[in-house]
Amino acid sequence: MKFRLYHYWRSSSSWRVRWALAIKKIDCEWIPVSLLNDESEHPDHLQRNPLGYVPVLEVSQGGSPNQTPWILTESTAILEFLEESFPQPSLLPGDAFNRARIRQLAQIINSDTQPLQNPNVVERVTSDPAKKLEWNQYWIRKGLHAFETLAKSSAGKLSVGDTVTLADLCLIPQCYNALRNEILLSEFPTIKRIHDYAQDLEECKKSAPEAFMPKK
Ligand SMILES: N[C@@H](CCC(=O)N[C@@H](CS)C(=O)NCC(=O)O)C(=O)O
Repeated sequence: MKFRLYHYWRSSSSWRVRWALAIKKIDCEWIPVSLLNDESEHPDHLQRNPLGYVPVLEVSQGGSPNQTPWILTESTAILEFLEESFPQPSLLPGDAFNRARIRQLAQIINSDTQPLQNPNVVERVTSDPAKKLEWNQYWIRKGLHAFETLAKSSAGKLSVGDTVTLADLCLIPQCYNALRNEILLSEFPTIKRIHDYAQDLEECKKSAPEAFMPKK
């Protein structure tokens, strides 16, 4: 299989997938799609993702060169596809309850937090920068508060136990957004501890926005 990821360096959903690819040591071609100049609304990109979002994973299966590649959108669906195709190291370990706890934490970020600070959502609420900040802070705090409360009973070094799971792949990029929105992680001690630990993990650094920042 050959992989190509359409992504944006600062997109938290893109970071989730870059991090999983790094953990599973999957080679990938990176195709930047800028969210600043409407590249994601270009017809070519809308064909890949009718929502005009990143990330999009393109998977070529080898065999005939004329074979149509698989196109996958939605970062959590992509993560589950990678997990099922390349089970080790596992991002969804343990029994059914443990895996449900991991998915529960991941969805608090993926469904209930990140979508509300998507630039095209916030633009429709207000164009006033101060109001945008207030909106973002409200929803990020609500999401992180819920995550913090639930993670207290599941966390080891990371959100559920001591190894990186889907929950961390969603949480750490969301922390990056929280910091960009002037929220101090010290408000959430368990999250701060997980965040600080993750900063030193090689695959986290390798997939982080700074590693993909466009060169001027
Ligand atoms: N639920 C989607 C969310 C994807 C998403 O919201 N991507 C953002 C960047 S993090 C985006 O492309 N936004 C485009 C825009 O706001 O114009 C996923 O998990 O892949």
